[in-house]
Amino acid sequence: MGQLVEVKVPDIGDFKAVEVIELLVKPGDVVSKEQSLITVESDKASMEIPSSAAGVVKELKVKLGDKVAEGSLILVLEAGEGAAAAAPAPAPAPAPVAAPAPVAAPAPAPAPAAPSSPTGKEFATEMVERPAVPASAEAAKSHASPSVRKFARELGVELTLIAGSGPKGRITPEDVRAFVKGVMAGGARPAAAGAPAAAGGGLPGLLPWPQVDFAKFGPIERVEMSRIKKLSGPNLHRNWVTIPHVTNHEDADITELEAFRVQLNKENEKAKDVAKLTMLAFLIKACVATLKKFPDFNASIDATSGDAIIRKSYWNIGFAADTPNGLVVPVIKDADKKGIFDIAAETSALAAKARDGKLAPADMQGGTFSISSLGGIGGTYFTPIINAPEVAILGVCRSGIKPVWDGKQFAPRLMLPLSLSWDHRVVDGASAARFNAHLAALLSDFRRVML
Ligand code: CAO
Repeated sequence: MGQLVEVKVPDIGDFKAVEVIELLVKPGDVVSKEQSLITVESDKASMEIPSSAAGVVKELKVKLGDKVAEGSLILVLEAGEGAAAAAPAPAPAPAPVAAPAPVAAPAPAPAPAAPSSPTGKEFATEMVERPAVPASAEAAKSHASPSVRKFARELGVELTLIAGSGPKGRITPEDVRAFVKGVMAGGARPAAAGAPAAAGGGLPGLLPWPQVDFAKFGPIERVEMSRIKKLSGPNLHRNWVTIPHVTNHEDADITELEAFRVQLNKENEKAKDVAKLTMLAFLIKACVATLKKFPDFNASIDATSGDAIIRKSYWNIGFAADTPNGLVVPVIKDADKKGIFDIAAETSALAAKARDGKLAPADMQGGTFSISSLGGIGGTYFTPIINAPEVAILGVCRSGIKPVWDGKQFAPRLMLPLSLSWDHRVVDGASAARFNAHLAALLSDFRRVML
C-alpha cells in the first residue's frame, strides 16, 4: 500500500471562507498531480483546487456547501508510484474563473501573465481581473467552472446557450451533456423546446423565466397543450427570434370588390357545386399577381450557404386556419393556375379538413407565401409571424367603412386593413411599401390582376 498523503487547500489569497460548490473526484478515482479536485466559490470568483500529488483518492474530507480556507483538508490520497508522497511539492495555483457579476461590469485591462507561484495578494487580484479564457465575451458571463468550460470547449458547445441547473444557475457537466443530447436528438435546444422555465427560453443573456407558484394566489387549472400547439410553438418561437421581422400596414379600398363578390354569390346562390366566393380567395389571387411582380417575396434564403436568395417560380399560398386544437397552415398549390371559384372551394375544403384534424402533411407543405386572415373575426392590424422558410406573410383584418377623401369630399369606402410582415434580411422597407401599394391597387380594381 502506498503512502497516505493529505491534500490541502493551498494559498488562495485573501479568501478566508470559500464554499465548495463542486466535487470533481470521488473515492477510488485515480488522480494526477495538478488535476482539479474541487471547485470553490467566493462572492467574486470561482476556482478549481488542483491536487498536489498523484494517487488514488481514499477519502474525501469535504462535501458540497462546506466552507474552506487555506490549509483545509480536501482529501486523502494513496500516493501512486513515483508520487512525491513524503514531501509533497507545493500546491499548484488554483485555476480561477471570474464569476458572472464582476465580468459583466467593465473590467480593467488584463493583468500581465501571472507569476508561476502567485502570492495571495497577487492571486486575489488575478482572480477578478483575469478570467479563464472563454469562447466568447458572452460566455464569460455564464456561470461555470473551468472544467465545465473546458468540457464545453472540447465539444464545441457555446455556454451561453445552456441554462444551468446548479446552484445560482451554475452550468454542470450534466447540463452540457443534456444540451448536446438535445441537439443531437432533434436540433431543438433543451431550454427552448422544453420550457421557458430554464433560462430565458434558452436565449443568451436573458434572465431565467420567473418561477411562480400560481396556486398561492388563487385556484388554478393545468391544461395540457394540444399536439399542434406543442409542435407549432417551438417553430413560431424560432421564427420570431431568428427572423428580423418588420410589418408594414396598408388599407385597401375593396368597396367594388366586395360588391362584386356579394353579387357573384347571389347569382350562384341556387347553383349546385359552386363554391361561395370568399374574400380570402380574392386575396390569394391578388397576392399571386403581386408576388409575380415582386419575386423576392416568393423566396427563401439559401439555407446551405446563407448568402443567396432562392426565388421560386411556383406560387403555393398557405393560409392560417384556426382549429379547436390550434393553428395550422394548409397550402393552396399552384394558386397561379387556379380560378377564384376553385381557390374558394379548395380553401373551404382544406379549412374543413383542418378543423376535423384530417390534414395530411402534404396539405401543409411547399408553401411560398402565407396569408393569415382574421377578417371573419375582427381587429384592425396585427403582426403576423413569418412562416419560415418563407420570407413574408400577409395579415388581414376586418374591413370597415371609413371616410376617404376623394379629392372633393369624404366618401364612405370599405377599407380592408393589411399587415405585411417581411424578413429584413431578404427585402427592405421600400419594396415592402411597394408590395403593399400594388396589392392594395389590385384589390381596389381587381381587373388589374389580369394585366
Ligand atoms: N372583413 C370583413 N368581413 C370578413 C372578412 C374581412 N376581411 N373576411 C371574412 N369576412 C366575413 C365573411 O364575409 C363572412 O361573413 P358572412 O358569413 O356574413 O358571409 C365571415 O367573415 C366568414 O368568412 P369566411 O367564411 O369567408 O371565412 P374566412 O375566409 O374569413 O376565413 C379561414 C377562413 C380558414 C381563414 C378562417 O376560418 C380562419 O381560420 N381564420 C383565422 C386565421 C387565424 O387564426 N389567423 C391568425 C394566425 S396568428 O395566430
